[in-house]
Amino acid sequence: MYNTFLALLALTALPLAAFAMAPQTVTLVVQNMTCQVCPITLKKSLQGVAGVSEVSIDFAKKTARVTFDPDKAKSADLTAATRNAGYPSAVQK
Ligand SMILES: [Cu+2]
Repeated sequence: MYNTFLALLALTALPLAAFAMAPQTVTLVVQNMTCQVCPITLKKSLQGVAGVSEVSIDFAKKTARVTFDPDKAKSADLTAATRNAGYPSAVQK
């Protein structure tokens, strides 16, 4: 049992060590998403941030899941982009 745990730990920890520039994913809680067009506008604003590779919007939950290169973008760049598009957001804890 313990050995299995160690093997799993090695499997999950190695990729992180090997790729120092691993993409980071954050979930943003977004305000002002009131209609079906909002997620499209919001998605475009996030895709416009350098380093962002993946954006997925959950209209029902009012969240945006964003994957980005932490060397090129910071979560503050993401929230700034959504704010500029009219959707203030904050990183979900
Ligand atoms: Cu809208």
